[in-house]
Amino acid sequence: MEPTKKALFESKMDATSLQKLAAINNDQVDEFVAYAIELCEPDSVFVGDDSDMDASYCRMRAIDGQEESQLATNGHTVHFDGYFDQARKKDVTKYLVPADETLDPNLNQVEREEGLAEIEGMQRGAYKGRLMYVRFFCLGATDSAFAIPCLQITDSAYVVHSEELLYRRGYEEFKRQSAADPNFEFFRYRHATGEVDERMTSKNYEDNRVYMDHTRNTVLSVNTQYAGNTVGLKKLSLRLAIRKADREGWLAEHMFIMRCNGPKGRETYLAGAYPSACGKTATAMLPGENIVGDDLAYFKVIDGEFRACNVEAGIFGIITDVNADDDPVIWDVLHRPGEVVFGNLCVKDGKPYWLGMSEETPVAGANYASDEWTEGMVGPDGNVTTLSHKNARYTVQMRDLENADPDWDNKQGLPIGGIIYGGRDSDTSVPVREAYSWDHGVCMMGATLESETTSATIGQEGVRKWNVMSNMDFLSMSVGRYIQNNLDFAKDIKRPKVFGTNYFLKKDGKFLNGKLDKGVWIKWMDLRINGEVDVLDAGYGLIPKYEDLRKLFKEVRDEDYTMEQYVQQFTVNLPEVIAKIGRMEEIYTTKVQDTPEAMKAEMKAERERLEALRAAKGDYISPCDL
Ligand code: SPV
Ligand code: MN
Repeated sequence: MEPTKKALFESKMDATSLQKLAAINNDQVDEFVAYAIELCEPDSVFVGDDSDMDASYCRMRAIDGQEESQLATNGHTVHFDGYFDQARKKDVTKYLVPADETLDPNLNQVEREEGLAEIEGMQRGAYKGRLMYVRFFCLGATDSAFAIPCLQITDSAYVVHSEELLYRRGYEEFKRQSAADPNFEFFRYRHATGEVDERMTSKNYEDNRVYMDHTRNTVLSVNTQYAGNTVGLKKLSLRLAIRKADREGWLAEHMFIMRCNGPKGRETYLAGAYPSACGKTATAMLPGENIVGDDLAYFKVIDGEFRACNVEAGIFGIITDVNADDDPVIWDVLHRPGEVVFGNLCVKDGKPYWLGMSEETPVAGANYASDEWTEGMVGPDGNVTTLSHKNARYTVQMRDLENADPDWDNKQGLPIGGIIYGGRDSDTSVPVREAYSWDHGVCMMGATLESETTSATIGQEGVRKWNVMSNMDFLSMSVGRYIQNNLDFAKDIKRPKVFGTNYFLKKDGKFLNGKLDKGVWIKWMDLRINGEVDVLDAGYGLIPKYEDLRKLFKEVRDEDYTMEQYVQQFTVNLPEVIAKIGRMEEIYTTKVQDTPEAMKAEMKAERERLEALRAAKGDYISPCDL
């Protein structure tokens, strides 16, 4: 090691930290650590390895430093983010683009030197009086084809504690990869909390920045604590991973992975992309099935098979509406001793409370808005505050979930039988349909994914938001290129079947499906993947036959599914379905500059099929008339 770096490290680290860093023995790592020390000027530096002791140390620091408070149940803590820091902030999330490079104009971006100067200016001296954490984690299973080592630097013990719960430990992975190749690729993150207020929350939220230096696999963030902006391995890494996948010919997706348990012990793995409020976690957590992961998946071809790995090792889930009846597994984890970090809900007498928990809740307590919150209190933005924030969260580990698939950490990944794109609309798509082909599914289910706003979201109700593969917020290249990568992936092997779901069809203002009907659609997918049931052609995909659903509703839900229900749910709503194609044609000719030819062809073919169907049979076609 260069003498100047050695001296710098010796001035900030104790012997144990020095030894841990030295054992990684990598110039790239040393360089990133040294730069952070010089820029952010911490009082001291802690380097962690894969030991339980280092994990406990960071957890304890989060509590001692009041970033988290202990709750009555053993192992449970609560963390609050600032009032204005309750979610990812898209307007301040930008790519740093070198002067000689161009990035898709639809992506939020800033010239690299200019952006670096701005964020480094904000991070300069930001660790003064604080401890700097240097922690190593791994995206995907360690020592596997999926593994991406990650180096997190932060002054927040909450951030590294969250990563401890959500990801695999990666110190040994760094040692292994560094020994094999000193120039090995890893992702790196430097986060600075910035000035804090009396609640230990980032004070200068208006100077919150999240800047992606994709040319160096680095993400920098400042003046924020919300995990989506600070926990490097979550959404910051997804943007870097999409580019790495593009370079290397695999896919990084915003998807859950689950195991559907079919007849006679058959196991079928499914992956699903759903925009928020479209039923993603509820599907991954269906009773009787097993969860592998609820947010991020990497797809690779391994030994000629389409396989997926859960990028994470835990869940950062929305707690709103989690209740004992609908979510028994999560409810149980959130109520028994064990490590849980709650975020941005309400605490009273050491107990956590949240919106939609279906229990009596207090009218005063400490919450995301104030240490002395009372019902009806008006927040600093003039809005009436609620018991908990709508985006309040819980962080738990996979290993604490009783429905976790025992194979969730498989180094070879898991074979994927089906991919689901889950949208939300009240009047257009049938609850479940199967694509004619991979291309049809990628284009007409994934690339056309839409989610309708509800009265619970800010703004107008019923507005349809386009969200390509539910990955729109994280695309680090043009939409067309990303879709083309999906079209090209695994083209020489058997690919999964593709399905589209919509759990939210309504008639006269009422939902046409029960909350757990999704369990039936999942079982039907398993039967289709295994070639055990036939289908009807609805012109925009293949739909179930009545007798198969009647049987499944009896088996899965113990319900008598009537012909009337079937007809209501599976009628082909041609005016609405064709109107959706119109919206997509508009988007893919105006907003997207590089629409793949296959996408254009799929949209054209679907329009022609549906217009022919309309000419022959009218606007609304009962499945019995197909
Ligand atoms: C999401 O919003 O998709 C999440 C939470 O999974 S966040 O960390 O904000 O990305
Ligand atoms: Mn997500």
